[in-house]
This record gives sequence, C-alpha cells and structure tokens, in this order.
Amino acid sequence: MGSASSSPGRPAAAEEPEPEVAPLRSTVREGVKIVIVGGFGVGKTTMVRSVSEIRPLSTEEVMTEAGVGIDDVAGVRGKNTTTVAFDFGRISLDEHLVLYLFGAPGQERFWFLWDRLFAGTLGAVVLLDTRRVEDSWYAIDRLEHHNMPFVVARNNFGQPTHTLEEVRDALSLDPGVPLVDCDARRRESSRDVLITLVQHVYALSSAAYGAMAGAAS
Ligand SMILES: Nc1nc2c(ncn2[C@@H]2O[C@H](COP(=O)(O)OP(=O)(O)O)[C@@H](O)[C@H]2O)c(=O)[nH]1
Ligand SMILES: [Mg+2]
Repeated sequence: MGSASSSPGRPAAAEEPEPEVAPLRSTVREGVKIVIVGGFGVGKTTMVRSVSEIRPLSTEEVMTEAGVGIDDVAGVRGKNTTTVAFDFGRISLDEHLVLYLFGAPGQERFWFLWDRLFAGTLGAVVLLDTRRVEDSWYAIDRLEHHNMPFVVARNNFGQPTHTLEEVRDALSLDPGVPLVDCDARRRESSRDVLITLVQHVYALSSAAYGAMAGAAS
C-alpha cells in the first residue's frame, strides 16, 4: 500500500460517470449515518460512489509491494487499489435530512476504528462476495457484537452462482437479517440496498417500541 495520504475524489473505476457536485443545503437539520462494511475488494468504494450525490471522498491508494502479505488479493482480479481509511458519500433525503455514507475497511487490522465509527450509526450494510464469504464473517461478527442493525447484500460478481438461501446457510445468518442481491456499480441497486436497511431498522424499532408499550400496559 502507498502512503496514507487521502486523495479526495479520486475515481475508483474510470468508466463510472462522475456524480454531480451538490452543495449541502442550508436547510439541513439532521444527519443520519450508514456504514458499508465487508471484505477487501467486495465493492464498498464502488457502492459509495454509485449512490453518493457528491463526488465521494475516497482514500484509495495504489497497492504496492508494501501491501503484499497484508491485503489478501486472492480472487480479486484486476483490483490494484486498496482503501486505507474510509469512503465518504452523501445523499440528501429531503430538505432537512441528509444521509452520510461511510465505506469502512473490513480488514481485521482496522477494527480499532470500528467502535468510534459505529457511534451514532443507524445501521450497516455488509457487502458480500460469494467467492470470499469468509471475509464477511468478521464484519457480521463485529456487528452482532456491537448490537448494530444490519443487512447483508451479495454484490453479484457472477460466478459461482448460489441461491440466497445457500448464502444464508453458508453465513449461518439469523432469519431476521435481510439478505439481498445487488450490483454495487448500479445506483438504483445500491439505493435499494439502503432502502432495505432503513426498512429493517424501522421494523426493529417498531417491534422494540411495541414490546415496551406492551410491557407498560
Ligand atoms: N463485476 C463486478 N465488479 C464489481 C462490482 N462491484 C465492484 N466491482 C469491481 O470490483 C473491484 C473492487 O471494488 P472496490 O469498490 O474497490 O472494493 P472495496 O475494496 O470493497 O472498496 C473494482 O474493480 C470494482 O470496479 C460488481 O457488482 N460486479
Ligand atoms: Mg475501497
């Protein structure tokens, strides 16, 4: 990996169109944070780029020999950058509410950052590459440990093909955790993943509220 200096706005994939730059509205009163986590090369930077309304801040660095033995590149063909810190993007939901997206490195050596990252976070998306399912086990484990609502999104790279039921079994995923397919390169697909997360968080909080109301009556 190269130096840890950030490169704001450096595109992760040259073929992607640049998102328009939209200044943050002065009417914004509240921000909501969502974190996208997963193994190396699973598509976190791609997802933040595809849905962000601003040119995302990214800290992609060209991998050099310094990353050999640290970042596991097996099965990640054509990837020659790695994220040394975070991706950051933004979506305005309405004139008052803005969604902040953080793409967080899933590599084990960055876990010391997670506690702070999860403070004030609405929920998380675990991105999954079925060629490297084990990379996402760590993220799922940490999210369960933090009691953080999350959904799992299989970023579909094509082969090998598995049904979502097979993926759920392989992950031993709780039946209550939503599992969906996505193509992180497509804006609508990434947006649908975020909607799934928000709906899941809403369902969890409604259930918790219902239980509290039931206990109080
Ligand atoms: N075929 C395919 N390639 C993808 C998809 N999502 C990301 N990629 C590519 O996979 C590589 C790794 O993605 P990246 O976002 O850098 O992974 P990160 O390490 O999780 O941030 C990049 O070259 C992306 O262009 C996808 O859904 N399908
Ligand atoms: Mg990245």
